[in-house]
Amino acid sequence: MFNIIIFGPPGAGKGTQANFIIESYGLKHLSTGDMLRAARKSGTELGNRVAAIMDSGKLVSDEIVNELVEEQVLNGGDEKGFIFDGYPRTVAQAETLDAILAKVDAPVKGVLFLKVPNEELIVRLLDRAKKQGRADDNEESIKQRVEEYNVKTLPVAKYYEEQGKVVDVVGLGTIDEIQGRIAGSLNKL
Ligand code: B4P
Repeated sequence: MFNIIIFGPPGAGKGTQANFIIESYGLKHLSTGDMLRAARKSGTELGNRVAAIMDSGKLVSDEIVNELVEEQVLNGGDEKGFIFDGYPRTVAQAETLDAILAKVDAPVKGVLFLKVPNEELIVRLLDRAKKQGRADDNEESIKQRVEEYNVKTLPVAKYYEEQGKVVDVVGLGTIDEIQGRIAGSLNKL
């Protein structure tokens, strides 16, 4: 199994680039953000519990997202591999992911770290707010998401750097240019 993490701050282009990786490499997309939004939309008890947390820009509890991911990986069937998008977002989640993948004997192969300056992130997310109307794309929530990222999520990069698995990708430029860089990095893994 070829398991990849796409990592970066909110608005870095993780979801955008994950779509290209799924198509080109036949991996299964596992986006905790999408899974949580789907739970909200279908009005499940879990969805109702996480809605306010997501809208405020805070992270949902490790327990909830770890459970969602474990269920998908262990019941995934015959996948070629997964692209984890928006997960892990804390070191505790990264440790859990390693433990889940140990059960299927298929560790994380590499972490693509999309690097985008803060000013650009804000522009992208406010632009998405206009186009898609996502409840957490407002100035207050974006500030909170960047803060959560800096405090809780950045240490995840260090965790995987210590395992020698992080590949930096410049996340500025057109979507196609970034795809080209990602393809180059993936071919080296
Ligand atoms: P996510 O859905 O993961 O939201 P995100 O960080 O905003 O990333 P996304 O993938 O949507 O954006 P992208 O960078 O592709 O999480 C939402 C919330 O769910 C979290 O705040 C949290 O509450 C909860 N959550 C999810 N996972 C969790 C976890 N593991 N633990 C705890 N809580 C969790 O793109 C952003 C915008 O930029 C798009 O509009 C795109 O079109 C644009 N864009 C992309 N590439 C571009 C480029 N090259 N140039 C210009 N624009 C570009």
